[in-house]
Amino acid sequence: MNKPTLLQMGPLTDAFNDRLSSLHRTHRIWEQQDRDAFLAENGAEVDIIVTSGRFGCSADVMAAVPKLKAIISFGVGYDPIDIDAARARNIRVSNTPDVLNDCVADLAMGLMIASARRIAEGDRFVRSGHWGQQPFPLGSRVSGKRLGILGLGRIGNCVARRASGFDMEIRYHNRREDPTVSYGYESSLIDLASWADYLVLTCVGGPSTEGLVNREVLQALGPKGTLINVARGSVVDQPALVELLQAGRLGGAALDVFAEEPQVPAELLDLPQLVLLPHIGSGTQETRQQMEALVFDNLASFISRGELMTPVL
Ligand code: 8YV
Repeated sequence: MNKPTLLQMGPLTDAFNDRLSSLHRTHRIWEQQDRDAFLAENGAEVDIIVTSGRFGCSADVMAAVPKLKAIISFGVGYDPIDIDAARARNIRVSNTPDVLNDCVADLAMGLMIASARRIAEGDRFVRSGHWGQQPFPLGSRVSGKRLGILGLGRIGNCVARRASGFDMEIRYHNRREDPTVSYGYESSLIDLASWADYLVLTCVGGPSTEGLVNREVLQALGPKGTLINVARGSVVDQPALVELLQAGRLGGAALDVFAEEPQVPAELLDLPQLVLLPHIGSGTQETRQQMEALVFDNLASFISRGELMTPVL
């Protein structure tokens, strides 16, 4: 492809944005006051869209870009990209898998321990001068406990390996049993939740998992159970989660992702034992650099050979 024109759906780091613009003619849609008018005027010249798991790409945007050949996305999750619309038009799509597995799994373990051992709460307790004035509540044990994993894929397996080092008993739920692993399989998510002390979500987002962790699953996890979500907020029935946590019918939650980011329900902010993070699963310098490199590798490979390095479609 000779001198393609790019459309970037949202800002990543300044270094990323500058590098993209210095390599290719790039339109920045987020800098346009009237996106629809901008697309109507310039959409016809765009060959490739660069986006992320946050900004995605809707069918409407694709429709405004008639020559579109590829959507290159930063992030492993591509749920806000309309994959059916892309498939229908034979538009290729890439993501950035694998390079973030370790850091997301590290964070899942960190969230589990932070929640069980009340790390964030303890930090606030010390800073506010309460130490020595009042007792700090006891936490719960992690080592040797039961870990349920929803979505034993690339990231889920990394969590399982780490949890094995904590002598945890591990079971998982996927749509199908994975014959290559020795962890116990639960064909029912409710049964997995009833069994588990900690339920970690590492499944994909999007329509196939929307609301999968519903009220019944959360009730099955129960007052002694803790939900850890490093997947997508859409996987959980968030109003039910809030209600059960408030009522003490779910023991705890440690959440890196929410239904409508960056909005976090006010009720959750009032529950001090919860651990709430601003979607930082892949957010280390090392991993973000590798994700960025993979975006540029996909771009270069598609432009020179018409092939993506890590295709989704
Ligand atoms: C990113 C993520 O922060 O990779 C994913 O699916 O959720 C995160 O790594 C996000 O996609 C970047 O916008």
